[in-house]
Amino acid sequence: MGRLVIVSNRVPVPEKGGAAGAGGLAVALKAALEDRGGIWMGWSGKTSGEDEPQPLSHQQQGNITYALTDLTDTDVEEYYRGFANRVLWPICHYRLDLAEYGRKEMAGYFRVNRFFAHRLAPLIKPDDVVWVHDYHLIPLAAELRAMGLKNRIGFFLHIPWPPADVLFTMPVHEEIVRSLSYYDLVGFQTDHDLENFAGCLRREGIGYEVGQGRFSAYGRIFKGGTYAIGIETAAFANFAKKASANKTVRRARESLQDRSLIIGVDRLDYSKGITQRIDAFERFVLANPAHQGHVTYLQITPKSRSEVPEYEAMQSMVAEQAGRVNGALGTVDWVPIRYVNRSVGRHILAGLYRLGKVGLVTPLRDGMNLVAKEYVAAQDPEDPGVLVLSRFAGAARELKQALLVNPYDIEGTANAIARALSMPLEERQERWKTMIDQLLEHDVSSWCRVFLEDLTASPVQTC
Ligand code: GDG
Repeated sequence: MGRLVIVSNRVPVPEKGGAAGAGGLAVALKAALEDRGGIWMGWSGKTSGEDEPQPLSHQQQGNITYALTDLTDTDVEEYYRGFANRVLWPICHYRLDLAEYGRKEMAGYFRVNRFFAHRLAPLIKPDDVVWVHDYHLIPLAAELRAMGLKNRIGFFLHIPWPPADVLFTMPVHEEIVRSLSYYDLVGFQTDHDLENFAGCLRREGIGYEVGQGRFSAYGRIFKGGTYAIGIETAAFANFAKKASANKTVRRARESLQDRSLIIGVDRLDYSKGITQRIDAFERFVLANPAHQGHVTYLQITPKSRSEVPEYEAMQSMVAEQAGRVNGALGTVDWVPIRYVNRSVGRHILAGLYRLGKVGLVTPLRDGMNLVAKEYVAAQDPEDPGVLVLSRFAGAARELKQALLVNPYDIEGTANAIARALSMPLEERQERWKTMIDQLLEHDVSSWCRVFLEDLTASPVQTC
């Protein structure tokens, strides 16, 4: 069995002393790397000057090599902020209105992918299996193939794949679709994303399905599949139970003074539906006077991508909105919304999920949404809370016993909050049990194993 080579934009290099605070994805991929030995390559997060060579730094931890490269400021501006985050991210989240195309940024995206390929190729041995992650690195396989690499190469897209009508508004869409045909296996989060991808191939007559999940396009045959990402369910459940005793979590519980906690946790991102969610909470309070003074909505929202103007604007919009609602509805002894605009420790997060009577996860569009899964895993089986989940999150395809809502329907979401808070214990337990069983069976380790099995089983590319 060859080694595993993982490539992603950023690399979660474990701190010395273990990965206790790391997310499930990092833990699962690290376990797969430890199994076979291998390399995890990506951007160091640092920039070097335009004329300086960008060094590739290696860190060896057991049988894993972490290989990190710096990029120049221009690279980061064009590849990362420009094309990945201001074109691909909004397009894949159906936000045509926010995509900002620029020839320079598109060229930078392909240039940095070529640079990554040149950095990576000398490290790869003939029987290594390569697994590329996410929208930053779609053209990587094509670049590696151009350098003569014949290895198995798989790709997993963590975010949604949009329908043809949305994707084709992107001037460079054909290059993006063509780039995917150089992989042996292309994995999506849901059947819906896979179907959208197949639709893009069909629409312009560039490809078709040849059976057994395989596609023919641009003279190449490759496999496409659905691999819903999971979390480390059992470990996270344990973690949350223990976290209840954490000092900060205890303080949070005491500060609630018997009020019911509604919790939302999201990176500050326009895809997460935070402003619509605050509107829904406000509507819920106004429509349910009996709950006034008896609920607390805690929204934890670490800043993200603040260098992108849309994110900066959102930052003040959410803060203003939370302030306005608190001003309008709050009383001398009740603050309806607690808004935390920074990251909290993973153990605290786990304990807070467990405290939450309602988990509000209402993205406008999301590849999967791990918060929904973490919230379910963190619940007390004797007295579980209720998940209110957007039907536009990939997770809704698995977590059908959540209260599924349309996040654009403010009144509908407000009604779901009210229903969640009054749901009888027996119904809560029944719904939760079905969801936790699903999450225990399909956790992140099985996601990783199944993807790698399919990648190694897929026929070698035919050109
Ligand atoms: C992309 C796709 C897909 C959040 N706040 C804090 C914190 N978090 C952690 C959560 C969760 C993770 O961040 C967020 O994961 P999501 O899945 O919800 O969302 P994205 O970041 O957009 O992830 C998404 C995912 O990739 C995986 O494929 O599900 O659809 O968009 O784990 O717990 N963690 C800590 N403090 C915080 O304040 N420690």
